[in-house]
Amino acid sequence: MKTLAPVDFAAIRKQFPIFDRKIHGHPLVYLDSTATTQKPVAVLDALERYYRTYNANIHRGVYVIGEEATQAYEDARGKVAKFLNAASHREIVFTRGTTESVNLVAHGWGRKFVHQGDVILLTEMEHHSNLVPWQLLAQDRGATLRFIPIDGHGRLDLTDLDRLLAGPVKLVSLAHVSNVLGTINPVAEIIRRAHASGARVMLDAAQSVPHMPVDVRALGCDFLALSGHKMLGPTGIGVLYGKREALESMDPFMGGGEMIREVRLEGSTWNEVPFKFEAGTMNIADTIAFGVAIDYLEGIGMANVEAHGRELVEETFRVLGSIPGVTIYGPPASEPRGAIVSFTVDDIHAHDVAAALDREGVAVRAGHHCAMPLHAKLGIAASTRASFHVYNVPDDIQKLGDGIRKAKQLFHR
Ligand code: C6P
Repeated sequence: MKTLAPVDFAAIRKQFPIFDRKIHGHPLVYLDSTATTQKPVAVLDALERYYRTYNANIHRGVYVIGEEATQAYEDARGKVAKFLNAASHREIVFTRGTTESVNLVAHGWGRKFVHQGDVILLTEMEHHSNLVPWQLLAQDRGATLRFIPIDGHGRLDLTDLDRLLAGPVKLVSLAHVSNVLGTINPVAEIIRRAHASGARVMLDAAQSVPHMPVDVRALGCDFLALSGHKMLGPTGIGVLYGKREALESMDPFMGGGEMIREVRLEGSTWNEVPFKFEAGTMNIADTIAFGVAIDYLEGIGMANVEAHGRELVEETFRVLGSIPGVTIYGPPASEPRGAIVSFTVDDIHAHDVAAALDREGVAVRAGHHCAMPLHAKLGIAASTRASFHVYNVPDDIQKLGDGIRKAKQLFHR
């Protein structure tokens, strides 16, 4: 068993200024990190430092602050490459987030390599960001979509995987961790079997990379998408990881400045990867601050981040399990799970539960969490979701439990 360094998560929480706030007179209990995470002082300072002391465009100016900005931006790329254990910084493309990364592959790779009659294999638990771009591509190319089903505990049912992978399956694209069920999918096995049948694999890692060590080379995925704002970084910055040969085989998504090698009036040639995919002035400040968020997570250690999330999930199962009428979705706490717990409370609408919790200063998300087909499969219109990151402590879960009990009293009077 791996020995983890002791981490003082209560001290970590103090590095997030937002927790100084009171909501309806209560300290903020933030349980919506799956939607977006809070930001530590180090990340906020990095943003301010850039704008105050070396704000300049990148890859263009030969003056000092231009070179400093370029260096900091490219350092961030290097940090991401190391964090994911990519073979090279050239395999890291900066985007606005997971959604843009998936769309980039759907356009740049899909329009080139997916043809009439081809198949894209997804799962029933996908976020709309890893579903709708493939629906659009399938419509455009005359391709079809197939789906790996889920079982009664919200795990992928791989019984028919060989049949689903048979025929002209060009791509398998799936969530590494479900943003609703918290299921950690057996992606290593799926990648191995998909590659054996000749398909490429894309991982939607929006909910895995922020919470656990992920090694793209060990997994062997062809593409991987993530969002910086879900890993203590700013909004508006994300990553597409792609194996170099896969990225090189792709067409550009957007045309514009910096993504070209040579432009003539009749036509152009493309810059090398990853710059071929980074058209126009990029999100410099947020990229640099995202690099600082990665430093911050590495300072804690991703194994510690993962273990902390697991403890909070176990505590949530204990607390919610003691409240009659609460149904938790997804695998049991005894199985590896992401730091996400979705549930319903009797027949109280998820939005009412969330609104009652908000009165107590507890922020949770309610609704379909951008996974409508999954909720249809679960037979519910909406769920309430609590999700965690490094600034959460077990007391937050007690407050969640107290708030749910109050909501039950309120709605069952
Ligand atoms: N899920 C949630 O509350 P963007 O919006 O591009 O940063 O991430 C999209 C996305 C893609 N895949 C998964 C698995 C996700 O969880 C998300 C974002 C948030 O569940 C906002 S809808």
